[in-house]
Amino acid sequence: MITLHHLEYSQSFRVLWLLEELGVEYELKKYNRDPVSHLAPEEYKAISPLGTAPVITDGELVLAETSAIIEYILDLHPNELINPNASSSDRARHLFWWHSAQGSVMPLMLIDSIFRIIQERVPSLINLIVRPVLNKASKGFIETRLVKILEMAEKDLATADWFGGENLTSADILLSYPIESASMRGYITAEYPKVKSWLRRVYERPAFQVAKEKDGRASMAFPT
Ligand SMILES: N[C@@H](CCC(=O)N[C@@H](CS)C(=O)NCC(=O)O)C(=O)O
Repeated sequence: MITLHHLEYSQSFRVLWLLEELGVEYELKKYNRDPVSHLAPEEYKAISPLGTAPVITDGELVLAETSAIIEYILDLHPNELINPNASSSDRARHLFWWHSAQGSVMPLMLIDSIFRIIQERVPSLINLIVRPVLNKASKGFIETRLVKILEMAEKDLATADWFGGENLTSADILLSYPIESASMRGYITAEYPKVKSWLRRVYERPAFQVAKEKDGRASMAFPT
């Protein structure tokens, strides 16, 4: 049986949600973040080959990287709705959004996080110089790319409810983390009503709610 080593409030939430959607048996081991650094604790880093969350174990196997874990779980528990196969008309759409989650949206949110952390940590005098530089870089790079992705999301979500097409797929599960982050940072404005409705549908999924409960974030408000 798979054991998910779950670091609270982290990308391993997506694996937790997938396991709940599939309704398969798994063991959950929860770890709190270090209260000062907010990073994974030493006992977690000792298990994870990259020192990052998520990580799963299955017998002797130790596997890190969200997308590898998701593919591994879907190989063990095939599900044509969550993972449309090559004969499905939704396959290409599913693949596009699946890869854009890890290849485009997550990196943009990571750069955004780094820019925010720098501004929080440098002394205010230095921030007078740093902030305008980072804001310009953010507008020119992060926003330009994010807008393109969100515009495409609006078009696709106008034709079917999920990024994966007719059904919620692992593309939706992968995108949930960076899109929720983008929403909390104010990037999902009123110009993107379909993306907002998609996020609401995600929150309404019973499996998502169970995963939130297990993660400990069940009381968190819907991101605006
Ligand atoms: N590309 C990796 C990224 C993993 C990652 O950065 N995870 C964060 C959690 S959101 C983490 O482990 N942070 C704690 C730390 O670095 O100590 C994946 O998708 O698994």
